[in-house]
Amino acid sequence: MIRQIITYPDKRLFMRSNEVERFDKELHTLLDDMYETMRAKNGIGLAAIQVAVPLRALIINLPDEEGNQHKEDLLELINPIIVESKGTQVYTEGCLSVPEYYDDIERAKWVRVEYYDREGNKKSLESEGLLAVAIQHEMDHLDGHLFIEKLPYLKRKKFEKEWKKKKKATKAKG
Ligand code: Y12
Ligand code: CO
Repeated sequence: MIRQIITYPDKRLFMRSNEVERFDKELHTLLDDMYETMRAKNGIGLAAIQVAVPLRALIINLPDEEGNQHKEDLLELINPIIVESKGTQVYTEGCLSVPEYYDDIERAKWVRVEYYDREGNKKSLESEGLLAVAIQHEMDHLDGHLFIEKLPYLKRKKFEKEWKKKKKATKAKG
């Protein structure tokens, strides 16, 4: 089932999500719905809070060299923790909860993450480049942070001004 994505400035996006305690059917349905919702909206990553569920669960489905996404490549990370990180990189990020805004964000170049899969098995993953960016972006959602919070002061102000202008314009349209 495709769920509704909550968008900035919804206050739920700024709250810390809770640990997953039960690896049950309800969690599996949530993860399946998150996948369907992410694909329907052309996303490559989604955290549970973006569909209004405050649980520490996220999915990532990066495209291949041709830009195609394959379900076999889907990553599901439950209760993830970054245990090691190295270096820095800058990538132009976007977020389904902040539609139509993209900007350059600096993050670690390489991260090692420990997490659980949907069955509750403990896993570890090393990543760099785009996957490392996606993991850090989605993990920020679990702690109630959006990528726009990483913008320098003036860029953030510009974003907020443009956002208000856009909101006014869509309201006027009806
Ligand atoms: C690198 C950078 C950011 C991430 C986090 C995951 N971000 C996304 O999946 C963003 C998706 C996105 C898709 C959009 O397209 C549609 O909505 C159709 C989009 O465009 C508009 O809002 C118009 C914006 C963002 C991982 C790795
Ligand atoms: Co996001």
